[in-house]
Amino acid sequence: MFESLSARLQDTFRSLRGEARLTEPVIESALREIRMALLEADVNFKVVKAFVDRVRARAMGQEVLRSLTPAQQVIRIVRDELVALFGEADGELQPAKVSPRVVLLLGLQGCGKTTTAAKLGTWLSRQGRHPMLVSTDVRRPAAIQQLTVLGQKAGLRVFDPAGELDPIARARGAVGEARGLGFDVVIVDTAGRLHIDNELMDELVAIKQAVEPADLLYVADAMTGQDAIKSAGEFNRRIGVTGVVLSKLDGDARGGAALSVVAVVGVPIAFVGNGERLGDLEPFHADRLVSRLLGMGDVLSLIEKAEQAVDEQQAAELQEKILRDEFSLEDFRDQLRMIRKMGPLEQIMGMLPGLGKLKQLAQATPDEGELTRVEAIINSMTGQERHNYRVINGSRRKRIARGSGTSVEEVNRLLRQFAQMRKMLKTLGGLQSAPGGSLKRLGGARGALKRFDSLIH
Ligand SMILES: Nc1nc2c(ncn2[C@@H]2O[C@H](COP(=O)(O)OP(=O)(O)OP(=O)(O)O)[C@@H](O)[C@H]2O)c(=O)[nH]1
Ligand SMILES: [Mg+2]
Repeated sequence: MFESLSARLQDTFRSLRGEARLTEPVIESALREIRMALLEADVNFKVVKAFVDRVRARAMGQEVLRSLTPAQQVIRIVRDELVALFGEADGELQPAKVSPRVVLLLGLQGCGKTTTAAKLGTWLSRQGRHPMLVSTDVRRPAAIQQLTVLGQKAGLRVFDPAGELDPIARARGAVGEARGLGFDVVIVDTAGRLHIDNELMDELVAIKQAVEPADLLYVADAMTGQDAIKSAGEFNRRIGVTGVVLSKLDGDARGGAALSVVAVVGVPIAFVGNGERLGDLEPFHADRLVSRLLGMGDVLSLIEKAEQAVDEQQAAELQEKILRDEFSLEDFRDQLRMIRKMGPLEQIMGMLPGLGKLKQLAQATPDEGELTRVEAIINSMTGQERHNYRVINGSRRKRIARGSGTSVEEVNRLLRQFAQMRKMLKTLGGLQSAPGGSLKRLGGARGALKRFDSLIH
């Protein structure tokens, strides 16, 4: 997502920086490039025009042309105006006093409503909330079952009275049960259609009237570009939408939908979905997305992911072990699992400043398949072997390779890497490589970043 737009904007900035003096023609030509880049990314043409006009008005100002760093100033204007495209509001759910708070998910067929229901439930319970899920999609066979399965996987309560096939009764029943049992959020999944039709709209209006949702979130499939936005407008007119969830931002869409939706529909983006897994939902932050787009990385999102994946207590225990030189293959496996919990490595790499473009580096890091094999190898060891890798001799290596469906070479490689890692951890005194240490560092880094951020903005 955004890759080609990102590359083109960065090229334009590079050539701006190369200019000794900024003149009107130079700025005009940069604006032309930016305009083309946005149109090619499928941003709504009216949005592009207004955007370019605003940047031009500010960039041609005397204080910019006369300043010591005109290129820098122009880049900053583009950055600010991109952030402004997303509106001022930061993502998440706006504060509401009602409890249980009802969140209604709306959108076309296949846009990601059901997946988002489970992801949002997961996110809310990580925030210490108590969400309950309910499906009102009685039309598509197995739709209710789909939500139940996802809910179970996420460890969330799903309201599903057997045999109740009236969408309104299901939604109302869930709110009643939530109130009775002390759940504070009810996430209502709804049916989707290929096209907007009156029957669906009437059903949604009836559900809305019955449960009075505080949030009506329109789930927009980022891959469908301008189409998603057109129907967002329609849903907003007929039902009322309070926020947008942009799903499938991990896909190879060009990004236009993301950049146009707020300007066209007039409601803020609340969350973005960037994968199929339960943890792949983040509150939307315009400044972070724009920084990522302009190649400035997204360190804050990365820190949040790391904090979610690392249990502080475990991290402290691990640090102790490293200090006592007891770091075992089992701990190693736990670390791998932690890394995998943070999400696909490629996604993580994309968030690091400057690394977004380094494709080779992404290839050099172990892929998901390799991590799975490493885990399989460790799983095939006995407890004794995991705690003391030195006992793993030739015949044990053969057995482990057979048990894990890998080869002796792979087992050898893993043991070699593990031995190296132990050595490294030991020399570092367990302070830098242990997640506990790095987490503290990240905490410090977050403060420093915030300070840095306030300095440059
Ligand atoms: N890559 C990716 N896939 C997603 C994301 N969100 C949803 N999907 C996938 O999109 C497909 C449709 O998702 P659903 O959640 O079933 O969509 P829905 O809106 O409930 O669909 P209907 O109930 O048929 O209207 C599924 O295969 C999901 O796994 C995302 O953020 N990234
Ligand atoms: Mg669904």
